[in-house]
Amino acid sequence: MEKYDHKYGAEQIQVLEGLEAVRKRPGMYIGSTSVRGLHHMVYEIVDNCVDEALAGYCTDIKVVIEPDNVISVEDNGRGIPVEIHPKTKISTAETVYTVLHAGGKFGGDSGYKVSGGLHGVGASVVNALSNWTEVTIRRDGGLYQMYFEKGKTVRKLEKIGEAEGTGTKVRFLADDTIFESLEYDYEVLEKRLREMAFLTKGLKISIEDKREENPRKAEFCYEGGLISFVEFLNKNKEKLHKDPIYIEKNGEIPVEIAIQYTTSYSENIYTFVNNINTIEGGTHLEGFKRALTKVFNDYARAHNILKEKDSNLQGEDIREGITAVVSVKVKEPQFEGQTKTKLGNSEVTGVVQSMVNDALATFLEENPNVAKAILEKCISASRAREAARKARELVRKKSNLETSTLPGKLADCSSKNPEECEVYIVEGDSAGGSAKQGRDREFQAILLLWGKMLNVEKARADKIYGNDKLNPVIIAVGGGIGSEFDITKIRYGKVIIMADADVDGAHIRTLLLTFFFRYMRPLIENGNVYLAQPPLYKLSKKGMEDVYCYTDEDLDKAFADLEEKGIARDSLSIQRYKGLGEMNPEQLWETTMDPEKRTLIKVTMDDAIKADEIFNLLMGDEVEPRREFIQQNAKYVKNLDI
Ligand code: 1YM
Repeated sequence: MEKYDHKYGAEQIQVLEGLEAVRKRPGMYIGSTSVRGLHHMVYEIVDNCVDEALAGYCTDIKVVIEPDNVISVEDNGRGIPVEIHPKTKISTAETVYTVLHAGGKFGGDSGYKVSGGLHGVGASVVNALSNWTEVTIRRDGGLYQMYFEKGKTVRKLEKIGEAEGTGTKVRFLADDTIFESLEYDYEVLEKRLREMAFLTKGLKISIEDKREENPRKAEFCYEGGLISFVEFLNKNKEKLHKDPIYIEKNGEIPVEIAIQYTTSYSENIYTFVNNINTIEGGTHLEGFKRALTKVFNDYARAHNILKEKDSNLQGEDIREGITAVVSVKVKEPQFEGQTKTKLGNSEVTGVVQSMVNDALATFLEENPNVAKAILEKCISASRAREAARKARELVRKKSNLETSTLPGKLADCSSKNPEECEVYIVEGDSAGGSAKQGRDREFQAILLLWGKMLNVEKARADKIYGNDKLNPVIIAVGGGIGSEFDITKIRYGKVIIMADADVDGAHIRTLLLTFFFRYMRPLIENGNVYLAQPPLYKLSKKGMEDVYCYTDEDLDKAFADLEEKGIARDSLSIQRYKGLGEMNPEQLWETTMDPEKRTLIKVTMDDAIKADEIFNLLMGDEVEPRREFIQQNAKYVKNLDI
């Protein structure tokens, strides 16, 4: 064995070429070289542990972010096999870490594997894209270790001692010449690991961040699986029934579903295929929705809750207030869609559909009180939908009648090219007045809000269409609303919320964001929503150009900078802006609206679960969660323009 170390056989050359290909086109193998890809490196290794758990051999996974962004993942499974692999003539463990697999499994046989990682396939990719990788295995009473640099074997697998128990530990440092950044986001990893724990009943997963002085850590283990997941998602909501409805069937295509209705008006269905979040849905979601619609309609007819003259409840009526998680395991999943997160396998629709049909129908028969509570809600949703349709038609007629009459509170811009146009949504007459005068009329429109905004979280669609505060926003944006929203029709490429930097401003911002989130979600998803950032302070002195500061840190920095230039702090006059209204049109233009100078914050939406949770929390009656949100909100925004 040892004497062949320096020689490369045909197999080894293929290996090196394989991993070289990974390093040449990392995006093809890990998705991207942004932080997203970086986090995927961790998931690939964790997936191997989860596979081992699914096979029934592993109960415990530990993930540590070590100082310097080294990742350590350890499990208590069987340990990767150490014996020589008949085909590669090197240890199986080294094979797993150096041979790029097309997919499918190899090595020992432990039956059916369905996790996203496809059984060790990702390990060689992680190895290729790491500065170094260290693998330690406990197996057959021995402690084994091997070490790689940029995918190349530096130390082959060797026995370095004795060991009790079995398991695998992998430590790696991602390659900073490949990834844009090596800074892991603790919360991103935590969220994904919690999700993995929900999806694998009874599996214990812990994470610890040792980069900071006070290490953050968390441990997840849910005996309830998806039931716990749904309870977690609903923790701040009022439930229509105490226990989630649970459906599980382990056939050729295993399906697991948990459902719980709440009094909220939104629909939250999360779907997974082989533990991968299928954000774009697909055939499993389709089957679930069809069954839901059919079962509730059938039940309502059979129990005379829907009378002969009544028309059927529609899918959206039945999904109002639902929280559900649908998890399926598919042997050869086909992923489609823009982000490859839409399940394409057509056979899955029927399997999910017939299973939910049977199980849910039985459940409703056995739990008439739950059935009644849900159906009452569905029926009022259906009435609200009908009312909303009428209200919408009214709005449509009105806006047709007065085609050119955009809302009176809108000072439109002259350009009609949405790509260059922007609308500032401003509250208060004085701020609005300054904005109107200060703007560049060519491409900047101003929409004035007044009075108390409607909290859409506490109102149904029918209230929203007729609402005199929201209507101007709907008409100005121009893309419609709800399921009819059409992003290609929007009149402005940038919808900018401009509110004061105080609590009231934060409240308006939140109300508007909630509205966009619930009723114009593509607008956020497409990156059209922005927050303006007005300054907090102005420093001035005769003969010196005014200096604007946007945060308290800015202010400290400005003092220091000016002092360096020989301008003493006490020679400056400091104005603290309490509101936008205090700025004159020129100042507002210069500090907050001039594309050359302003700071805009783009609102992003890559985390629907979190956003839903926050909006729900926030729009409740408690004050403290709201305050927390305003701090949390910073995480969902990215600095733009500057
Ligand atoms: C921290 C990462 O990789 N655990 C892990 C991997 C494997 C096994 C156990 C395992 C699988 C099998 C048999 C089998 C892998 N083995 C292979 C291969 N943790 C981590 N734990 N014995 C052990 O599937 O038959 C690939 S991954 F291919 F060598 F079997």
